[in-house]
Amino acid sequence: MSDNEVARKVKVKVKLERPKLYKVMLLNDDYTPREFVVGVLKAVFHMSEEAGYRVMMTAHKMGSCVVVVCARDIAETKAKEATDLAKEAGFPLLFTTEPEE
Ligand code: TYC
Repeated sequence: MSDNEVARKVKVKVKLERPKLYKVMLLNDDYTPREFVVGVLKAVFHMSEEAGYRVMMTAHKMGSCVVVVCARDIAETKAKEATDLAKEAGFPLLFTTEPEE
């Protein structure tokens, strides 16, 4: 048997780990106007006014709120985009990412 034939008969079982999902978190602060927060949620996360308002109010009352759960690179890009919009406008609004349990 040639090496090639042997190689063809070897069964390779590759176990792929499911990639971890990441949460984008919206953090409350005392300075960013509510309407601005809703505007960022609409612009960056494609939320409706109603969904954006609900998420903003949850962060306002509870201290933070999950915005979206997705792949790590998307979560990090979105969190930075949203935080940068606020920074450019002079607000301390923060979006962070964390792995899902
Ligand atoms: N707490 C802010 C205010 O009273 C509004 C706000 C809500 C800011 C949610 C950030 O994630 C936030 N103006």
